[in-house]
Amino acid sequence: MSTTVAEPAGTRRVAQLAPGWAGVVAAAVALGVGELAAGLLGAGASLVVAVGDLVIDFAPPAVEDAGISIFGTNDKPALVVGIVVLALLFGYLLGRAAARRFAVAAAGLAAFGAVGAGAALRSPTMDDAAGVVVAAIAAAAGIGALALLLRLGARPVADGPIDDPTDHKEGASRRGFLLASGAAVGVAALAAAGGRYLLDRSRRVLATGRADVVLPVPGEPVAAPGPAASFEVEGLTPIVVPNDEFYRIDTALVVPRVDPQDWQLEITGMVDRPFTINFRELTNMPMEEHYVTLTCVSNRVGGDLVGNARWLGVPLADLLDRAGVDPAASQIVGRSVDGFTVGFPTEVGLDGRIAMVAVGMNGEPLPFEHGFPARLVVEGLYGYVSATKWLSEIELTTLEDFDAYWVPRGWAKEAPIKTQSRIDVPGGRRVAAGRQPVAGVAWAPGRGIAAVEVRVDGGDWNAAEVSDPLGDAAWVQWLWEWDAAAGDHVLEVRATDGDGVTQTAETAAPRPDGATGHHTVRVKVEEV
Ligand SMILES: Nc1nc2c(c(=O)[nH]1)N[C@H]1C(S)=C(S)[C@@H](COP(=O)(O)O)O[C@H]1N2
Ligand SMILES: [Mo]
Repeated sequence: MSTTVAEPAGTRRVAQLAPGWAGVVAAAVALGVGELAAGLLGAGASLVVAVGDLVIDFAPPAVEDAGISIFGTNDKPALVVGIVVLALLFGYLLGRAAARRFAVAAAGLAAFGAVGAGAALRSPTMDDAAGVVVAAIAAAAGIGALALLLRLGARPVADGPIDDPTDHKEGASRRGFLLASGAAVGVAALAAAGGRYLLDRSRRVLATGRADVVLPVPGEPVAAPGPAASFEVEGLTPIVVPNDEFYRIDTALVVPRVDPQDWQLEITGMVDRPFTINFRELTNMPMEEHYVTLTCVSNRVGGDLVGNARWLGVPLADLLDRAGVDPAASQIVGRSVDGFTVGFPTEVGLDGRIAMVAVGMNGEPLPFEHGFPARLVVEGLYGYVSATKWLSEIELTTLEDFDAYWVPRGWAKEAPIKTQSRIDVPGGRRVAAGRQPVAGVAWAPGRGIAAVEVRVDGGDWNAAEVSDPLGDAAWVQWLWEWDAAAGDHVLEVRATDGDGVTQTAETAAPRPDGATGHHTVRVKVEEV
């Protein structure tokens, strides 16, 4: 006797899919309840984010690069979505397994929780104890939801004969199952939303902490850029990039929000007098202010991972003097609250170039995205070897004893910024024939820019006008008036630094120590 004979064709399929679906719903409940628990316990971050941090940390460089090139600056949201989707798929498999042996699925969900707990312990943003509790609660909620849903009718039809084929039990239980799983999805979504709200609220409280910061005054404030410091050309990048337009690069899935009241900077390692300094003490030290151009080693020729800002901070040398650096310490390591590290030769940090623990950016406390409450800024070094955001420790060690974050991932141990220039205008592919401004920026932090030249279609180089520099550490703008004739043309730019060295035309990829080559753009000049 078979019960399936009497049933509509679709029923069997529903019954077969049900355990997998129950698993998906259970995974959703685990994730949602996990968010809520994280919010209620003030865990600082969600489990999904903690797992994301773990993925970023362990991803092989090729995967990390692929992620960035496929998703661009959206690589972080994409990672979170990916983790959620994977968790739901995993739930599906567990649901199928549960139909045969519930213990297997329960163990799977417990393992799921264990991964979450491990990620929480490693996560820079998640509180350890709260994170483990959150993971346990999430796993328990998932197991409970799965058990409940399976009891409500997710058992496959083949589980056992039904005594009376005309009985409506099967249908009723299916309805019960659908209702229960719908309700569970609703609960999961509400819990997730509630958790997100609570986590965001705690971050908003910290935003107030930043808003309350009163920046100290530098000994010698830098002058505001005069009229000759920039050109008025539409589409040209501003000489000082506003904070909210400044490029952002970091491994942080969620931007750390550090409470300045709790923040401390430790100066440790090979020093005579290690010490710890809090935010008030740091900002009471003599301050200096400089324009410094920061750029990312990943910036391609013509790319926009570069910006210039006015930084306010304490000279690194002053902090190191106070600690007394061991002459054998050949490397300065900057460590972040999120575990990220940079490292550069001690002599570079002390050779007189601008090197500071910055607290201000363009007259404001550092934005959270750019390292509040304090970060390193070192003139002439790519960000990944120098510019630790959310700085928590400066450790003196040797070059042999420690490799910073990106070094084992295939990037150079030492990375001075290469001279580069970029064409911003014309930005579009088409321009009208006649006089056209060609303009952009050029940088060689530490050396300054002596000249910028432009040529059309590989012809003779033409000297561009260069803006009055805001110092050797800052980029300049350049401008050249082009008498554009109709047709297709290629514009090309090159810069010469303050040492008289002209930027190489030879192309090199960003890895391992920065891209080289001339920026070129193609334009179609149209008769009007
Ligand atoms: N804590 C932390 N600091 C960091 C990074 C990071 O991933 N984490 N990335 C570095 C890199 S690669 C660059 S290019 C600069 C970018 O600084 P910005 O985001 O303020 O432009 O920050 C540096 N400081
Ligand atoms: Mo970078």
